[in-house]
Amino acid sequence: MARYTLIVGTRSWSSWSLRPFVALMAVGEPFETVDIRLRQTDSPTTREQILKHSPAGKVPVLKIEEQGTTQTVWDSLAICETLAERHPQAGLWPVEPAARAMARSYACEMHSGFPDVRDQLTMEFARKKELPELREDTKTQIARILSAWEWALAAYKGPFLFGKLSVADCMYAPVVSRFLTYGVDVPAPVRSYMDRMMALPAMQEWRKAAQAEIDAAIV
Ligand SMILES: N[C@@H](CCC(=O)N[C@@H](CS)C(=O)NCC(=O)O)C(=O)O
Repeated sequence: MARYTLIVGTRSWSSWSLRPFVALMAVGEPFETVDIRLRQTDSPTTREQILKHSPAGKVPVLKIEEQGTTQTVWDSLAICETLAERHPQAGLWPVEPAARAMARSYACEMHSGFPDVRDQLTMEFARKKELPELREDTKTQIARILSAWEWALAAYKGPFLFGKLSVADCMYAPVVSRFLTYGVDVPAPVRSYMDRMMALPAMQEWRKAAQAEIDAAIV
């Protein structure tokens, strides 16, 4: 059996790290987590620490140890894809091809988009914050996310975007947290979806770790 190690950044802030964490928890295989504190400028800096695990110098990173070899996978979407491929029984992509193509579109739209949402609503996983004065682009991006969620929830009948939890939900998990942190106004079906996401064991565990960072005053 493979041994998995997921290298993640500061839980409160590392939205990219949260995505494969949700996917790995959904797979159900045991794994270890290595936490690297972001924004460390004293030696060893964050970058120096990450470079010990991945040449890309970014978290998340997944290490897969099996049959005497270690494979390194970086980038949140690449990790989710790898897990989906290695564990088809986890159903991380919908079985039906049209639904799978749509779920992939959702995941990739999130991965490469919404820069203003990321910039103005930074992830603070276990905190509540005041909604800042939103730029027009941010409002447009929030509206797009909400309409995409509403459409998928209606089309695939929940409980998650494409029925069963998929990579699309993993990719949007940080946005769920951001909308809750800043109290973004959302329609009722979306709010229920967000509550279901937050109730996932992965999100609960991440919240505990993020709260521990606040309690230790490291964020
Ligand atoms: N596209 C990458 C982005 C990863 C990324 O930007 N990670 C940030 C933390 S959330 C990072 O490692 N920053 C390095 C640093 O702060 O030095 C992914 O999806 O994994």
